[in-house]
Amino acid sequence: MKKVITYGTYDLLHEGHINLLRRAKALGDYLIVGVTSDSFDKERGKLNVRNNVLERIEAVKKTGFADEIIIEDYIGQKIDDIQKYNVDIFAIGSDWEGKFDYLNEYCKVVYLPRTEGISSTQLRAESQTILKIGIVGSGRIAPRFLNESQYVSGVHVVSVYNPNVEEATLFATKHKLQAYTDYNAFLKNVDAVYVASPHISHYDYSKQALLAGKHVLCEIPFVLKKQEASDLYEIAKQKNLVILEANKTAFCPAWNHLLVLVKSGMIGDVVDVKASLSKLMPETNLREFNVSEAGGSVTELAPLCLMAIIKLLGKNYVDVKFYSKIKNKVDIFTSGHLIYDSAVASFTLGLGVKTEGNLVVSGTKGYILVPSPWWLTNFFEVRYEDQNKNKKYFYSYDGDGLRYEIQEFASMIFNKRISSFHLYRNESIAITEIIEKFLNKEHTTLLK
Ligand code: C2G
Repeated sequence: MKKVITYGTYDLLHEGHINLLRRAKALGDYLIVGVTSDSFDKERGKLNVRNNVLERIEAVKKTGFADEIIIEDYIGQKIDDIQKYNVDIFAIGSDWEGKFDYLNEYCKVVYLPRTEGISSTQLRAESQTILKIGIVGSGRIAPRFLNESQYVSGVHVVSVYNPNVEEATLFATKHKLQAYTDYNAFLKNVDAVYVASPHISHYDYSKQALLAGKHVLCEIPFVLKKQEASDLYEIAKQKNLVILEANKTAFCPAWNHLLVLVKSGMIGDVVDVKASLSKLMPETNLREFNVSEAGGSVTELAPLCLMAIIKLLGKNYVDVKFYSKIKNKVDIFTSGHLIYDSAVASFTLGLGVKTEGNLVVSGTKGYILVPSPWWLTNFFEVRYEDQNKNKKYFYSYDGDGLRYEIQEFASMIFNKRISSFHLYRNESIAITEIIEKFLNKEHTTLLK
């Protein structure tokens, strides 16, 4: 039996892919198709893939040419696969001419004619109505968002809203955007908004945007009350709109790989998660230190740590406790503890205290260490009692990392998907619930 293998992303599966698969199948008796994983595509610079890996596998399956479908997840896998599956022929489109000659050492390499005049890139461009985004608030994160959005195709930031006319104009002029001080007028001219205004205004701005039929990407802390989070998700669901909490680490390729490794049992059962985050700031008149603007370590820093804990241990904690140091009515330090039936988790947050910002996930077989700054996950190590088994994982973390959440936001809108596995709606609600408990001073002990 002659075995053939071919690889691809197969995004928006088209005639070119079908021809390629037909020709590849005709080369032998058994065709194995390697479909690239979402993280592998991101790693090799394909950031704009529309269909997720499951949708792409389904599309390849439907062609009827594949006898077996595998997932391609790392550089060098082709050599492994060829040997593992005893492959006779490696086939790929002629756009790769010469690039895979090195595989001749393991099997025959065939470059098949590429179908001219059609490509996923072209289909993406044609089908793409540009998503016009308006930024709500022109504070510190707004320019970073603007910069990162340039790496996501189909997304165009067109305007900025700020009730303060000077600030709105200054930002708009600098970045060549349209400035608005009237929120309704601002909403009329966008498809989606990025809410980057002060914490206490997130709910109102997000709600008004949804009611006006606009998709919402909302900065952290998403909102400050569980009921508000539930309301927003409910409105969005009823109106078939996307609302996504911009909890940036949740969308990073390395973080997602870490989760998959943990879920597949690589460190056994997780019994302890420790996440820390501190940002020592000069105490000025910044909103971080202003109680009337919901300042403090928890509102400022907890969402990322809580995301990690909830993604790893779930939302069914049985108890939560906070220990805080307060200055001018704002927590400059909080140590939080979540108790689960079979595990515990803790997070250390500081705006007036400095600590090591790492993440440690301890399990019955080993542990994972993500060194500081863990929320920009680009490296982690899986460690065991027997150090020879330790494994290091490296990733690129491009730019500010905001591009991954923008990419997911755009992909949800383009694919009409209102939920994201990176951060499910009920996980986001659970994060808000914990923050609300703290703000209500429930389960909280004050340190002198
Ligand atoms: N293809 C084609 N004609 C087109 C477009 C694509 O024959 N008009 C072929 C490509 O040459 C490739 C396959 O269809 O053999 C899948 O193409 P993509 O989905 O673009 O995947 P690609 O990025 O080429 O991945 O490990 C992944 C592989 O290296 C190739």
